[in-house]
Amino acid sequence: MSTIPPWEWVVHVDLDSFYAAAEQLDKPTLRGKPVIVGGVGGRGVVATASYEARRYGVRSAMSTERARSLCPEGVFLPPRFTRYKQLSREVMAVLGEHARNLEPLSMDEAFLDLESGRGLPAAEAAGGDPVEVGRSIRRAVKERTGLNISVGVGKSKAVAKLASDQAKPDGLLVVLPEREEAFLEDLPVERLWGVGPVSGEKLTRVGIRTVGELARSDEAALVALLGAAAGRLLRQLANGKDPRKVESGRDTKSVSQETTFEADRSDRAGLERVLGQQATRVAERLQKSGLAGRTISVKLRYGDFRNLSRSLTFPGATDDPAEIVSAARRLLEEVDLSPGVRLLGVGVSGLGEVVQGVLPLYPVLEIEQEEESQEPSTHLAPDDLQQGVEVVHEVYGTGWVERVYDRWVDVRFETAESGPGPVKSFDRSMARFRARH
Ligand code: TTP
Ligand code: MG
Repeated sequence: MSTIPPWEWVVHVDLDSFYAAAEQLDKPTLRGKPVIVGGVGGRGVVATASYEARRYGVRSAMSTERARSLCPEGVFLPPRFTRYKQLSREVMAVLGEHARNLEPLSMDEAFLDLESGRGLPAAEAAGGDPVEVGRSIRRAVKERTGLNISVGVGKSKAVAKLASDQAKPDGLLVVLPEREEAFLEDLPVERLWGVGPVSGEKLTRVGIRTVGELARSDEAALVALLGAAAGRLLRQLANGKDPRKVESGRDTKSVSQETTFEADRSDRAGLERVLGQQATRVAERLQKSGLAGRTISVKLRYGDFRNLSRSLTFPGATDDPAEIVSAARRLLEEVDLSPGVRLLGVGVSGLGEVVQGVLPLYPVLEIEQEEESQEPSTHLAPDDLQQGVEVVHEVYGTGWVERVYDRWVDVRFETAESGPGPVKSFDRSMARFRARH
């Protein structure tokens, strides 16, 4: 046990290179290799890269094309959201054993209020000591999911989040109050939660590069530069003062608006207009209730009653109609409308306080998609055999599609438990595979 006082701490946890780590977990051959997960098509964007790929300069939100030129030997895979969600649920369950007050920010990231862990066996076993709780979380997540999670601890959300970032990969960092100033001093200002590339650039232009410099800057000048709410909040955060508490349950879960059409529609321009009107109405309702949300979702039901929903999550909350409309449109862009749409809707969730001026400066954090009530397909069609898809073969068991040719697919038979396995080739049109997830 350390000599750090127990209980009154904020803990921030974040999985390391989450989607890529999940792929390396399920595909042992890829462990230790550069893996890039994201859109693999022509205009695709990188969702994340394994730390091996980051050495080549590959980063989230970069075009896949650029990533391929930086890292030609990388393995590029499309995301498997269902699997990531499943892993995320297991991680959140571990966190819930260490604190009752738990605020997930995305699938791979959450704040915990350590004080709220009093009485919970795992937190009590660690004596409420933040180092021991952090170790206990890291151990349990590794044991139960196979993933690495980094942990940051501080007296506030801002410091805890910066600490977990600094602890990466696979680390634990506790920032004691007496060390806070020194810890913040030289951190690049972009690391601060809420400072995106645009505001980062604005700050750099006026000579503010580090959190320490931000802390000492003139508040009026900052407000002029970034707007009142963002300017004041960021200066406070830079001084280690974060008024935000860890907040789990919220009363209103989401605000949404949907329309059912009399006849199925596939006219993209018309549906975009409908979505625009819906998004504007949702924004108005948010503003009326003084709410703002971080997750923007588009929901769609086809004529055959298949449902599909897609969402984008940002690090800050918004109630800005233009932002909500543009996020919703962006989501719709990637949806196939050709089967005919019966219902269309847009919603904003992850509701909380309004921090205007922060969101638009920040890139998208996460894109999720969910397809519900699909036919429980027995066998995968040849077109479903895309790179990275997990398949089950009657004789060889579970594997994943490693390469796709015109006529053939190479499937590597291995799982998280099996260790690296062999490749077998199959004729696409003849192969009989079932889906795993
Ligand atoms: P992050 O936690 O930001 O990134 P990461 O877990 O991949 O890597 P690390 O935390 O070690 O720096 O995001 C979690 C997941 O969200 C990430 O694995 C993929 C997804 N994501 C996107 O889809 N688009 C993005 O722009 C970012 C940043 C993440
Ligand atoms: Mg992460």
